[in-house]
Amino acid sequence: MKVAALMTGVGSAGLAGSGAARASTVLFDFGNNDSFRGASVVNPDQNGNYWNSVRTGLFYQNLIDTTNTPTTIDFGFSTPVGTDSYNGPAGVTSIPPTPAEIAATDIDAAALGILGVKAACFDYVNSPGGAIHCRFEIQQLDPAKKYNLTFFGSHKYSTDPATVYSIYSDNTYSTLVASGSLNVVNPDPNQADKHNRDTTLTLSNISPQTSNILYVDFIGNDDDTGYLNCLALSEVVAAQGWIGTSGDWNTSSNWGDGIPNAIGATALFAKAGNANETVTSDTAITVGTLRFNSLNNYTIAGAGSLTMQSSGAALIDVLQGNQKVNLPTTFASNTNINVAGVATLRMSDPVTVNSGVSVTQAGAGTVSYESTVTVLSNGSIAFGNSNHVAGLTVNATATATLNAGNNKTLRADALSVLGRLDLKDNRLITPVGVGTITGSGYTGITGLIQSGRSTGNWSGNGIVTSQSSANGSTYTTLGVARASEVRPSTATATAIWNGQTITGTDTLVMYTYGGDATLDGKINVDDYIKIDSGISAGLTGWSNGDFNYDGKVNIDDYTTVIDANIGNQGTPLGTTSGFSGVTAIPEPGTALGLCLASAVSLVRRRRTR
Ligand SMILES: [Ca+2]
Ligand SMILES: [Ca+2]
Ligand SMILES: [Ca+2]
Ligand SMILES: [Ca+2]
Repeated sequence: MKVAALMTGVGSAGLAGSGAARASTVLFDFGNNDSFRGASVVNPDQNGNYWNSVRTGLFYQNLIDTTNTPTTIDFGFSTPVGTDSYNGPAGVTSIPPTPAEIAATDIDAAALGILGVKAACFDYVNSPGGAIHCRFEIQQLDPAKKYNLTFFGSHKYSTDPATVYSIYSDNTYSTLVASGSLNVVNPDPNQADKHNRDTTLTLSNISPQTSNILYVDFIGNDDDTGYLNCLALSEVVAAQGWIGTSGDWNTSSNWGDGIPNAIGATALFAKAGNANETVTSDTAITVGTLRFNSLNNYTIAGAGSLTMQSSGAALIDVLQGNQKVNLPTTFASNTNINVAGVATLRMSDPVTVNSGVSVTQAGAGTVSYESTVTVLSNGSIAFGNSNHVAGLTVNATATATLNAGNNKTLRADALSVLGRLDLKDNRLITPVGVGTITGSGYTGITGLIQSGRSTGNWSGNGIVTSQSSANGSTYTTLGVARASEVRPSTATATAIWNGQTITGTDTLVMYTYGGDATLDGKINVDDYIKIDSGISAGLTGWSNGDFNYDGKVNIDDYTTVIDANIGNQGTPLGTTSGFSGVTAIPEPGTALGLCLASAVSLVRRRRTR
């Protein structure tokens, strides 16, 4: 064995490192094109990885990781060291080694894994013998991380059958941190070529020591020569987020990186799998980000509660799976709820939006509020899809909005609106009464629309639409009816409206053309029958013809609303899908209405003159 070079190499570390210490894995090939009988790995290797092929006598800065991305990591020897390839896994080699010699490197590439690359394995550095250790430093590591070091040493005729690799705490090499031994000679005496061809040694979970450095030492196990052919330095990636199966949120062993329970904390559910798991908390928990990125379906349940709170904005991010929050939830910071198109989120317990807090929704997926939703003063919530809530309470100065588009329905089994409920171009179904007239003021749902519509600009409190074509115009507006008034068959039975099963006592609200008394999205003879009947019987309410919500059915409702719109109306409103997976069912009676059109038209002219 020839020792070609004895040099030292550690210089003063260049501390102006670039980039973050983000290397996932850094590969060291001891022996490069400039070293004695060495050769560099041609990057990338057959596995697509990039190497740092190094020689002795130099201090290397900003080593690349396997993806060819520079890191902050620096490297250099601090003792004399030899370099060669003779009688390594390639056997006899030349100066410089020939391609055929490198190709003759005898290793079990699969067994060596990421290190199983011939140009990295065939050459080596070695301690010089005579009880002299070889030492090097790997500098500028991330003190917040731990690392695994995987060593490959191999030689055919080593006097010491094994090499001992050790990590020390500092450059005095007095305090051992970790150590291990690797047979560099094949221990099987029947092996003809007695070199290690398939075994590595890994020292695991090593934290950087003094000055964020790993102090590495190797020597033969009998204090003679030790060998090191190549080395992998890998960041240990701590498991993040929920790692338990069903279990308690507040048990630390269920989380890879600690229990998330603080303002701004992140709770991550990103475990592989396709199971149903229930995570319980019987106490109040607070997070800033709740992220599901798993095909596991999680239910967050228990006797406790969840608060979404962050110094900035909070986030519920559902990237995969069908996820369920079954804890009473308070939004204490502005929060966006993002649900990807392949995912769903159910908020199955009461939700409170705190004063001044805004809750918005993004993504093509569905958020289903299944319990009560309460919006406190100056707070707001936007529903991005149809919902059926047990109750909606919109306090004074608060706002709830059903985002425009897709003919949505908000179904509220209980409803209290002191602030504003903006239906945009959608619908509302509620058992809260349609209301009656007292003087010129309506009670019930009609009263909420009357107050919300204000002078026609929808600036009041109550139930409103902020659609531009309804602002200051009666071309479009919100219509309202007791279900039995517009679907007479529902008085004692059920019917379908926008895909929803309704009963006669339900109150229906719909964004539609001014004059659409029957809430079918269009103006035709049916609507004239309603207003004609309404005016002759002295009735009130939208479905009887009070299209301008002034408390009476009179000529104004003809001239400024239904007559003005019947010739100008566009395609029927509200005919696209409502609740997902349900298509609207066309109503009967249209053909009959068309037959009666001329007769009704006569009635109308008589009454309007
Ligand atoms: Ca090498
Ligand atoms: Ca090499
Ligand atoms: Ca109609
Ligand atoms: Ca009127």
